[in-house]
Amino acid sequence: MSILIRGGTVVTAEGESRADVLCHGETIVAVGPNLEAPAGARIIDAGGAYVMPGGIDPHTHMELPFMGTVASEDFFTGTTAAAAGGTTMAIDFVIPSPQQSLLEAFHDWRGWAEKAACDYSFHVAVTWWSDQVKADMHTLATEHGVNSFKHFMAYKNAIMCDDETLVNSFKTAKELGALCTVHAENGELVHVLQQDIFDKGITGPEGHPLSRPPEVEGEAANRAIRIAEVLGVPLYVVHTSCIDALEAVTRAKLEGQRVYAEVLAQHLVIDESVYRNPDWDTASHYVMSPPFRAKEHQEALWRGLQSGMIQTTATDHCCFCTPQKAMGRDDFRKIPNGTAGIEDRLAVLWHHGVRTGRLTPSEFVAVTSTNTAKIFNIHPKKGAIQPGADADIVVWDPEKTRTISAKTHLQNIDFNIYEGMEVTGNPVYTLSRGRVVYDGQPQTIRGAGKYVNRPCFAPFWTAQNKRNALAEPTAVVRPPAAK
Ligand code: URQ
Ligand code: ZN
Ligand code: ZN
Repeated sequence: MSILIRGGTVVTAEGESRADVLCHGETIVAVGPNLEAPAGARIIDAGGAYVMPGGIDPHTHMELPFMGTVASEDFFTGTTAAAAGGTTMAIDFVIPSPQQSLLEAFHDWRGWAEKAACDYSFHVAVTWWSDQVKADMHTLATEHGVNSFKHFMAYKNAIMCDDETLVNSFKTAKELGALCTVHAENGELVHVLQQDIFDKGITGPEGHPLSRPPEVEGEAANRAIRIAEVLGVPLYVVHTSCIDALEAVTRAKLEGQRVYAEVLAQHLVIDESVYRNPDWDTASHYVMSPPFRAKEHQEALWRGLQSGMIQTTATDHCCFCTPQKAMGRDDFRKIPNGTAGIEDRLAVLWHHGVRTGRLTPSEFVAVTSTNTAKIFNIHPKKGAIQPGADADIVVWDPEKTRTISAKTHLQNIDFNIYEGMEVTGNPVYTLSRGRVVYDGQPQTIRGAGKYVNRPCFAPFWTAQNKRNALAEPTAVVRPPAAK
């Protein structure tokens, strides 16, 4: 089956050009003006629209078992909602329980993801340490296409990594040529602050941000960056939400250290006032970590994105419905952490980023797709509009307007953190490996999504900081001790 996307403006991270895109089977086979349509080809009229690489969301948690419940979005409904928003791939997370085999957990998640409608891959979290964990990391990297290992520095008494685990895992990742990623919040500080706040009688959602101030994120981000620097391993900081963490990233990058940073679309446009909503349920909807911040952090995050200090955007799509959030009605510490967003990321970023002049269309493509594909070593198979690339494509109408609402979204959750937000710039068609998965209505097929292997990086790639630029340390030669 061939599809010819005709009359559009192709936008890549490198630039824009008036061009047609011809797909045959799962692959893009030609990009250029006035392409001939093969006999029997389906023609998609992209006149007046942009033709861009499908979004890649580097941070999702479909059907995640967490905090005593399970996220309400599964891999089929979540990738269907993604397609409706122009996203064609999600990198999700395997999160083993402490003492659980990483390999066993990986196979569990692989099973759950078989229902996915679009392509997916997995970061694997290192939540404890042993020789077996080390061996499993090696197996995952060399046999299962895992080139990124996640470390939660928060969530004490659950999945939190102490420094010993961070150091051992980072060292192993360097040996493998894999990327380390971190959720950077100091979990010990959070634990103590939560208790203090609760003891003061603050039990509602407003206690959540009070227990995880920006300094808590800044400390952990800097600690992870310094550990990575000394060990000579590249680092990717997920959901950078505040100035304190961004400053740590910026300092390291300006000193030549290989550090990447991610920002969530919601952290760019929603601020901490949501926690002071008098309606408990509504306030609880915004409980996620790191929390939504005061307004000044948003402008800094936009500048981080514009300057290239932040390379990727994500959603941390982790859905807990209102009754699940209510598990913490008497104690904010028990409100399952997470918010949705996979369906709205591109439109929110186009409306608040491109239409405001903060981002060009090419920069939009870079931060919603191409940079993630490059960082996680799947470019140009993914994140590209060029012959040989997977035909993961979004046909984007820059003037199409909609109002975001739980009443109309496809996400399997009973509220939307962007409720009522009008966004201009939306998909009209989404293709996943050459199949139309959205055309104004979802056209997804359960199980059509494929697991994407992500090869590790060459050894030179991991020697990425000034310390490694120095000569190898050598022992001092001393005369034998006098008898
Ligand atoms: O911390 C994460 O990334 C997961 C557990 C989703 N929840 C959240 O609040 N970000
Ligand atoms: Zn996190
Ligand atoms: Zn997450």
